[in-house]
Amino acid sequence: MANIISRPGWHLPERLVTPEHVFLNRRRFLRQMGFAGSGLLALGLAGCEKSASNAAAADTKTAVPASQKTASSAKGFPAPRNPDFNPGWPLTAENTAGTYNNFYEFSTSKERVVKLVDKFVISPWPIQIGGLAEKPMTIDAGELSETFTFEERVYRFRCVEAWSMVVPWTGFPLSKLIEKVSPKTGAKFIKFTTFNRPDQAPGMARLSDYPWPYTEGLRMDEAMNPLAMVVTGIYGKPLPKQHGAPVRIIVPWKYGYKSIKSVVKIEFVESQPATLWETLAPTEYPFESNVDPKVPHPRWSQAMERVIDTGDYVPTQPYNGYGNYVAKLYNKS
Ligand SMILES: Nc1nc2c(c(=O)[nH]1)N[C@H]1C(S)=C(S)[C@@H](COP(=O)(O)O)O[C@H]1N2
Ligand SMILES: [Mo]
Repeated sequence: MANIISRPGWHLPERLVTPEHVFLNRRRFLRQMGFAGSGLLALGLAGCEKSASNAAAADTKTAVPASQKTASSAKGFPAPRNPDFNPGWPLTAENTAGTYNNFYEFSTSKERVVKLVDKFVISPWPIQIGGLAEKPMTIDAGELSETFTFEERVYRFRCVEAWSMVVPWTGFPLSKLIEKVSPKTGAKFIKFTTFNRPDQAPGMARLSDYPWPYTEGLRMDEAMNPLAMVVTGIYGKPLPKQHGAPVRIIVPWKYGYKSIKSVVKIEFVESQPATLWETLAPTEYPFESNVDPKVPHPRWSQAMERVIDTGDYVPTQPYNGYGNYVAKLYNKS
């Protein structure tokens, strides 16, 4: 905790971090107007401070909406906490994490997501696991606790927009699922796909030119790292819809968009899969996307981050503090 600094004046405030959709919309607009690539683009972005009030509003505590409530008697819950995984930082308040969500299938407003998930049907939820695998299978999210042993881990979580949180996830190592289906030797990458239901998720129709469904991926050695988790719960309960119910991936050493929500398909593939964010803006959201304070996003610094709910500004750590586990994956000469 000693390295927490409160709001240094020199730090780029979060209000200058343009949410991705605003940037992309402007870029499309400017391209149509013939301005793409000109200095006007940068000027326009620096003037966008819309997210300031949003960020401030997110930190005020509000009552827990019905859509955030989940059954507490669900199978596998609460799971025992694994003491090996705890950054030792104060947990983010449950209501703060649960009312400040990036889930573009529903909304580009982090505060509105939780209000738009009521029509989203999360049961039954068959997950297809296949591609280059000896033993492909389909398993319902509700049956995962019968096949895999759930545990709880407290992880740091760092969004590319320079905010972070500390939350207890429930789930199991992704490596356990991978072992179960025996990938073939030709499998070099794992690809994840989110549901595709514009009728249940209003953001999908509004962003009609996005390459839905949301996809993400990892190299196989990244996917096998013990930190990578299949997550079914948060704060000791099944995932509320806004956090990616009923099952998502958590990759804590990478920017948040790699931690794909509401997964319906997992495939083992030979070549690097296209991801939604890399397809939209390849220089801003490249496939690897490890948290790195020294590599600025093209439009803002990644040196510091705002911890949601305390509002503290803290230095961002390489690999989001998980270098002991993962640096070896990237230092092969
Ligand atoms: N399917 C899907 N997964 C997603 C996203 C999304 O829009 N759709 N947003 C990502 C981003 S940018 C972040 S920061 C995290 C947010 O997770 P949380 O709402 O549980 O904090 O989810 C990631 N996974
Ligand atoms: Mo994010």
